[in-house]
Amino acid sequence: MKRTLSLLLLSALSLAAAQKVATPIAIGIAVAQTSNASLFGQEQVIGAKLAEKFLNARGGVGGTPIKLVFQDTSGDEAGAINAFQNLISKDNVVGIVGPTLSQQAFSADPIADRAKVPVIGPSNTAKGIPQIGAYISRVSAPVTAIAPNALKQALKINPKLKKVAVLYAQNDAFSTSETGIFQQTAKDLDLNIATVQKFQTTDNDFTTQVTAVLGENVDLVIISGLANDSGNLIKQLRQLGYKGLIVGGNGLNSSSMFPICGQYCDGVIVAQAYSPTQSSAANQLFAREYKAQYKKDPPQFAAQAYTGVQVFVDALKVLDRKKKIADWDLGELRVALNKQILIGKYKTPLGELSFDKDGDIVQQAFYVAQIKMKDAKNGTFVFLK
Ligand code: VAL
Repeated sequence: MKRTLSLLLLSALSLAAAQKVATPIAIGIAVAQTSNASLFGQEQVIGAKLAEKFLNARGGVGGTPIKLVFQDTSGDEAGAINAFQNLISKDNVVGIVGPTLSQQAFSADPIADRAKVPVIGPSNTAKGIPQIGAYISRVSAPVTAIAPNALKQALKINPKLKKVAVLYAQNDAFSTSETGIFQQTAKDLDLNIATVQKFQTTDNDFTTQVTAVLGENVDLVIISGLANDSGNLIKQLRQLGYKGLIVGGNGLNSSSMFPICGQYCDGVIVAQAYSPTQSSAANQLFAREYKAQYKKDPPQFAAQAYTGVQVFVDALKVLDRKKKIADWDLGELRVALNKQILIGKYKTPLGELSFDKDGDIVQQAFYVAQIKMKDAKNGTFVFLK
């Protein structure tokens, strides 16, 4: 009797565990649609939606369309955890593109990793993200690959640079990671770090830090923060009289920041993991679609989110040729999909890419741009040679 009961229970459990993949194929997008992090998240939503439209118009996954399921992560860890849990257990997605911030990834990614759900980070650039677990990869090149380029470009613009000030948001995982690379590169380039100043991503008033920087008479300021804080910091630096060059990190790589520092954004140097002029066919198509709709060049965060969705679709296509996606068990598909993602090669708007053994992006080219403001709200990233 006991034995029959437990057998019954076992088969009921395995029935519950076996779950077919629903069509259209659901891919989760967990990015910041609200909070200050939405300054990046809005561009990510646009990029992901463009990928959905474009890839479905070309047959989706072997004739089966994909459907993006959006869950707003907002700007903190709790929001990202909640979004991930909903996508994994309620929306039954095959995988997740997200979250927006590295600070969120360190909390939310382990949940997906334990559930064996593949995650592709679209913008997490802190060191250590793919190492969170076997199911975590990213299409956003890390600070180690990106940040040094901006400092080398600053030295090209002004070879006499000697004394620098470094500022960073100490409550943000990406900013602390990036400033480490900036500071190391500055030393490697024989620059003298006169002062290191800390702030919070929630700060609005930077008088203390700016005063300290001005006291040192530096000719380069290097900032690692997110968009709102860094934008205000730049504005106050200029208003209080700083005249030298400014290098901003990945948190300044969005035109959403322009209305924050206004005309004072002018001249800020920012390294890029994407260029609208990248010559691949995949990018030409993406850039053309984006421009037709938004009347400007696509930004990095949109291109990376598009790429995240594309990697999922390309990997799904390979699996679909072995067995139609609708015939897979969801749990088994998630596991196979993660493996396929990591071994594939992809022709994307970022150029041709693949992943290293940890799941970190292997990307061919990086760029540096300088902000050129037209008026107090509008400007462009001008790519430098
Ligand atoms: N790249 C940063 C991060 O990893 C921000 C700017 C999205 O958190």
